[in-house]
Amino acid sequence: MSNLENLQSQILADIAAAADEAALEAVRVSALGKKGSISALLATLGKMSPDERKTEGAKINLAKDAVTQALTARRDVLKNAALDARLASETIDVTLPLRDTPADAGRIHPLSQTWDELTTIFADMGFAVAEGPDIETDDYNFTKLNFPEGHPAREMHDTFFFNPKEDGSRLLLRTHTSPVQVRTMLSQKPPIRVICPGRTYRIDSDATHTPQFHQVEGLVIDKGSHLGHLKWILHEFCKAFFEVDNINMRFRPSFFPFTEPSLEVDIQCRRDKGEIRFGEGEDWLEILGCGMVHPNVLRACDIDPEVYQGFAWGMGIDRIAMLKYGMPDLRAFFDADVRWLDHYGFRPLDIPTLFGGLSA
Ligand code: 2NL
Repeated sequence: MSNLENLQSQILADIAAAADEAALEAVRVSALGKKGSISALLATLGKMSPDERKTEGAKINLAKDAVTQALTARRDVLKNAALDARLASETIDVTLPLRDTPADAGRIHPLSQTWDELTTIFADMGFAVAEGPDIETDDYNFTKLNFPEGHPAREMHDTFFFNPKEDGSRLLLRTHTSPVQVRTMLSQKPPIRVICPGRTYRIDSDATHTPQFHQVEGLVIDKGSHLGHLKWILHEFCKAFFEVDNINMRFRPSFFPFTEPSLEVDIQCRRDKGEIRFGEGEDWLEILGCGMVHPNVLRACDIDPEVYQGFAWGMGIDRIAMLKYGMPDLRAFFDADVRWLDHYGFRPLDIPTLFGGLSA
């Protein structure tokens, strides 16, 4: 066998043995690269006689073609093999069940759920949601709400006061959300329809009271508003919130400085074996307070009581959450115990809607 034939079969053997594209490229460079073995042979042609160059040139070029073809064929094989290996290693079984994401494990706190349910129900009736600061003035929390200076009703609220300022005035943590309604009346013209959910603070702590709790109050101011409207709103609210078609309500006379007349509302229920059912039974459960806005409050908020009348109500969000979801101790709300949250919490994507169900 001639040298050229030897070289060619050696190169073809190297091509066949190349295990991947990098090895194949190394073979190509060693044969056809600038300093490759076949390139070196082609470089010898210049020194040959024209006849010799013709025969030798043809032979070398045949060998070069054979090597080039073998390289191309082997490259295709290796490329396909590499692709097959990659497809095999990256296979995804789309029939496998999904892993739990953090969103599946997390739970919505029953208080947040109750808050969302409330706002959904009142928003559906056309109420806007208003919010205000937790730190309030004595004026907005008490004076404008018809609590006279030095009146014992101020003490009823067990208020957290800040240290007095130099002028003697003192800020406080709001004891109810009513100052938000005061701010609404001072900044908007009637008709007004708002609900004010928010954090509230009183010095009080036992199984059903925490120093920080939550209230939602509602306020309607218009020319012809009356107690009949209020009763309808509260009745519709209770049916939607407790998710029962018939609810019996009882209105009892009461006292709040900011309403006249003032009423407390009970709903009928049956209690047995630690469970409460609404719309049946012989027991009564207090759920909220309400009344017609006192003319002094309207005047203090720049609304003429000779032209406008209003009604308002207030309830504890924590309390109605405990009633609806059967949670006996309010303090657990603030313990951040994942086992409690796992038991009483709600799935993040089960957003309460009136058409899909509030707490389905
Ligand atoms: C209760 C009772 C109530 C109001 C809140 C109110 C607000 C303004 C004017 C008049 Cl600005 N009234 N709010 C009225 C009646 C009762 O709350 O027991 N809440 C837990």
